[in-house]
Amino acid sequence: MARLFFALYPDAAARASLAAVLPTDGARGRVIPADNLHVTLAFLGDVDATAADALRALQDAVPVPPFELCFERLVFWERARARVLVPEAVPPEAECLQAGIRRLLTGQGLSFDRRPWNPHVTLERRAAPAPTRPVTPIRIRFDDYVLMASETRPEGAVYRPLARWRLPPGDAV
Ligand code: 2AM
Repeated sequence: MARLFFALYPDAAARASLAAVLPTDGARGRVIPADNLHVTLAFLGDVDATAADALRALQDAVPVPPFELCFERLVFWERARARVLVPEAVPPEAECLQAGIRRLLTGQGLSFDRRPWNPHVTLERRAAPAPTRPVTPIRIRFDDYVLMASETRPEGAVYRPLARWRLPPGDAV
């Protein structure tokens, strides 16, 4: 069994920019390490090895052109007790990608978290309430997406990309 999710996984430079948003003095919860910063596209949870292999083997999983997300606000989510970065606008390509992944999972007979998609990067968990504030916009281009495995280690969750799909170049929109 592996705990799996599909995600947009920024490159190391972009992850460093995201991690730099949270002022260390203002974060009293569990700050997420830069290597783990991601945007969840679909969360599957525990999946058996056969299904995981089938997912890894998918060819050209969802053909959507590359797109950008621009993270502009740091928000406290009360129910999750998390501080998250959210984009002001979500381009249609990003919506198409996550909808396409959900269709694909449904087609494979796999269950996943069906709550409406609310794209975000979690920076801190078990966070204290804090007012929403704008941040210097962080614009990230996504050319691919990944199937990620989450492993629980003594030092915390470690994420490992199991497969990566490139987004095919398309006409500019
Ligand atoms: P997120 O809440 O920041 O998106 C791996 O467990 C990741 O999947 C978590 O970091 C969490 O990140 C995301 N996730 C989305 N839905 C989840 C769920 N129902 N249970 C656990 N994790 C979920």
